[in-house]
Amino acid sequence: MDTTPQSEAVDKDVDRRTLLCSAAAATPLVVAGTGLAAQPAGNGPVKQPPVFPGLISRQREPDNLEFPFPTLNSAITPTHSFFIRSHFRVPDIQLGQWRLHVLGEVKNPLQLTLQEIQNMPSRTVTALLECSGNSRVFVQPKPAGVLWEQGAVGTAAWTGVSLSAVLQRAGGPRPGAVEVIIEGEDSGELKEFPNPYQTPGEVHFARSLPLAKAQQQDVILAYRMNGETLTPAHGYPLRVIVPGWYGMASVKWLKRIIVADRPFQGYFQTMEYAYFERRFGLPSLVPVTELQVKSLIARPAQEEVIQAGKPFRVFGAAWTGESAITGVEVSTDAGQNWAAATLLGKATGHGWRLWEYTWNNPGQGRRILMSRARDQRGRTQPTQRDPDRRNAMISHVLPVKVFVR
Ligand SMILES: Nc1nc2c(c(=O)[nH]1)N[C@H]1C(S)=C(S)[C@@H](COP(=O)(O)O)O[C@H]1N2
Ligand SMILES: [Mo]
Repeated sequence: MDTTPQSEAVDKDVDRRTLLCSAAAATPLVVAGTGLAAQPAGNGPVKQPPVFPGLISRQREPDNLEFPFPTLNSAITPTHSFFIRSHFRVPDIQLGQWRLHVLGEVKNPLQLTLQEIQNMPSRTVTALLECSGNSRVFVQPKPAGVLWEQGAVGTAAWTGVSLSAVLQRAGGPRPGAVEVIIEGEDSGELKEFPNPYQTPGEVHFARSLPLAKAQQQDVILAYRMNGETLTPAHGYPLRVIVPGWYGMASVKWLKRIIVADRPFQGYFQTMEYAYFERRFGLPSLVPVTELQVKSLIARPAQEEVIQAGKPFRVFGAAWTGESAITGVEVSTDAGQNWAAATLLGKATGHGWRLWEYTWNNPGQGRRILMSRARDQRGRTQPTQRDPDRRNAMISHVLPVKVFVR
């Protein structure tokens, strides 16, 4: 098992959670966001929603950890609360030996040390990362992959250099170049799916970007996250950040950047992270790329108990791909009526937009809340799940069931 500082921090959180649970047995706790006193854990089932002081574990070895979305309270997700999605164990990188290799269809292939990269003009970009499998637990029938709830998403301020500046330093793409392949240091064999959906032996995590996307100034090679050195779990020493695209494009632990003269068909954009696009009525498997417009309700949480007759602040976040959120609507009656929510703060680069809605006078009984966002390109969050998206890009309106008493 690797003992990176990040996994130690997480282990401490787990300890803290265990401590809190045993503390709950002795002292009544107030459950965050509900105003309800939790019953001490006795012999019967625990009725109160749990308190999450840290990340929720969805998979061990490698750690895949989810942000407890009902605790959302800031536009920037603190690094210790940022979800972690890793396919293989965190590579142990020694900075002395580490180089970024830039090769393929460039005029002057080169290698760069981290110091050389950090000496280039830097750029800070606020960007959201959402795993394309976020909200998968709400899809029926149960799809393949990590069963994320709401929190495989976060927004951070990333600092680094433009990928395009690094490509320029290598003399720029040669005529005929069409894509940039980005490869991580991490590798392994994936065998959880039946043949032939397994990796051909050991593979590195790798994804490609079309040249035009790779040359956008805000696509950066980041060495800092929220003002601090990238942590091992989030890609130390260097990762790419691809704003507006699902998280799988933001390759961690950079090893090589390969400019290619044909589209890359690697495992992580064919066997996984691919969906059916319909052209001329023909479903054609294409890589998952741009984020869909989406909003999620952070509070109330699923199955939260709410006081009747008292105004309740419904709160959440909304985001989209290469566009901007223009509005969010909320329904407190399972989608029959919708009312405008208030967008909070200002639109921040490629981050999410927090929003709120005051639910006046909640009436007793079972209630179903929903939110739906729209963006500047006129896209609206769909009501129904599109099965062509397979096990990814889960953006349809998700009901939050609460009990008002
Ligand atoms: N090298 C490498 N990069 C990777 C991954 C990985 O497993 N290996 N996972 C990807 C996926 S699927 C997501 S959603 C994001 C998650 O980034 P985070 O762990 O910093 O939140 O990293 C992406 N980059
Ligand atoms: Mo992901």
